[in-house]
Amino acid sequence: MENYKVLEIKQSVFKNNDDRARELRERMKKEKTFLLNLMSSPGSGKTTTLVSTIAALKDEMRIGVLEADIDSDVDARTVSDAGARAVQLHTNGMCHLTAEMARQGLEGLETEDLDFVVIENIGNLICPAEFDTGAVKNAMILSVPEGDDKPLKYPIMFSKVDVVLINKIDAIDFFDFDMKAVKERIEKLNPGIRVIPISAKNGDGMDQWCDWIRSAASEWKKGEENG
Ligand SMILES: Nc1nc2c(ncn2[C@@H]2O[C@H](COP(=O)(O)OP(=O)(O)OP(=O)(O)O)[C@@H](O)[C@H]2O)c(=O)[nH]1
Ligand SMILES: [Mg+2]
Repeated sequence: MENYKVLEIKQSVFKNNDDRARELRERMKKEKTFLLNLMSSPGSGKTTTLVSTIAALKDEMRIGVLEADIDSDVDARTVSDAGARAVQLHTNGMCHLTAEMARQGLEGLETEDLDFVVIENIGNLICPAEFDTGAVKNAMILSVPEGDDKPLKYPIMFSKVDVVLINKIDAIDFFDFDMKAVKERIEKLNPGIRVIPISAKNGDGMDQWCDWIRSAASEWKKGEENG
């Protein structure tokens, strides 16, 4: 017999996180606050997309944003100026957000009177995909300059989300980006998933994105009322 133990830490971390995430979803259900987790690589346009989204929806929903970053408060300031209630969470080097970190951030945000809250997760396509934050739906952004091969390289992220935004389509002529190929690659990993090409800069596709938010939020609310 071996005289040492092997501890599967990652599994227990996931189990514990899943329990916390479930509790958080229950809490948000009571508050009737639709929680969306938004993920992407650094610079693919999360904050810019949020600014356009807030502008389009702020007259019909009370919106909050939980900004998770390793440092700085530039994004919280930007979304706050755009008209959302914002909290900046510093993760002190952690490359993903856990459900417990989300809970602490949402407590600071005081979500009771909010209809729609977005978590801008830390920029990367690996770690955030593995941790349930407690959100009802998960969205990701792939931007045109990152390339159409990303579903091949980061399959977990593309498999786990409920919607994919392809951002910066205003710049598509400058990049070797095959929209048909990327859609096929995403469909293979996540059959039936909605893919919405947008430009957060010039507003293209924002209507479809906002419609997706409206219907995801209202379906969730209806489901919770009936269940
Ligand atoms: N051309 C173009 N540029 C965009 C678009 N969306 C965002 N950008 C630019 O891309 C850069 C990064 O955008 P951000 O919104 O800060 O990206 P982010 O994902 O929030 O970045 P991090 O928070 O650092 O991970 C900025 O210079 C934006 O102006 C777009 O649709 N088209
Ligand atoms: Mg940002």
